[in-house]
Amino acid sequence: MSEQRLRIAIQKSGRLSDGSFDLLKSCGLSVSRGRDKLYGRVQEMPIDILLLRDDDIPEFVADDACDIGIIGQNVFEEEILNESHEAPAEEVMKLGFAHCRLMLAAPKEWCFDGSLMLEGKRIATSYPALTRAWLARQGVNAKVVMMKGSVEVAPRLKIADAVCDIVSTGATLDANGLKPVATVFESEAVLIRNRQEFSPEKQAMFEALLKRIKGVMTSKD
Ligand code: PRT
Ligand code: ZN
Repeated sequence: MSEQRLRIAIQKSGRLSDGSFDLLKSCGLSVSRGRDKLYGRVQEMPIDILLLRDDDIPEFVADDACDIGIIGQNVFEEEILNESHEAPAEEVMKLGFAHCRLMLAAPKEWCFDGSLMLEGKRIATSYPALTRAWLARQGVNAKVVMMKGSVEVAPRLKIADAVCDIVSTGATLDANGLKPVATVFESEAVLIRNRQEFSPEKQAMFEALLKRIKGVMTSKD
């Protein structure tokens, strides 16, 4: 990819993917890409698209492999709390799609009467840093059990007593005998950028893109 082109990291396929491509489309930008390809190109502006797993996007942007990226705030905040980079990327703006909540959920039969009920309990999650930060704010000591996926089955398998997972409609929790009891983090898709200064050409492109995105966001309000 050329140094002069603005490089955007977007989720290849998943819950952020359609919203990200729809946003570009609403900005008047069309992307040429093969379904299974790693790269895409914007026709109307000198912009390259890199298609990635969402989990890789913060690192690609922080490490300057991409200039900007679109990511779930939940994934980005978890990354920041883990502080694995010298110069982490920074959030530029919220994008108004892929809304969800990271929620503490407990078995339906629990009479949940506050976070102190979690004292000494095991909580399964894919977001250990966000979960630990919330527990600390609540003044609760609980064991956080890291799971990469299928977090909602942990209580049934006796791996954990409760879970802290992403909730959209709540149907997944319900189907697994769980109920949401507290919101740990409110999330939506966000635009992030590399912290280094862009070249004047790139900065101009970035500003032109931001202007278009802001125009789209305002017209939705
Ligand atoms: O393959 P790749 O690694 O790129 O994708 P992924 O599978 O890790 O992520 P993906 O595509 O599932 O989610 C990407 C982002 O979308 C998340 O980081 C969130 O910011 C956002 N998002 C919005 C969601 C949901 N809604 C959502 N409902 N992410 C996950 N879920 C899952 C949740 O984990 C649970 O399993 O959906 C289930 C709950 O949904 P409901 O509707 O039953 O409550
Ligand atoms: Zn992922």
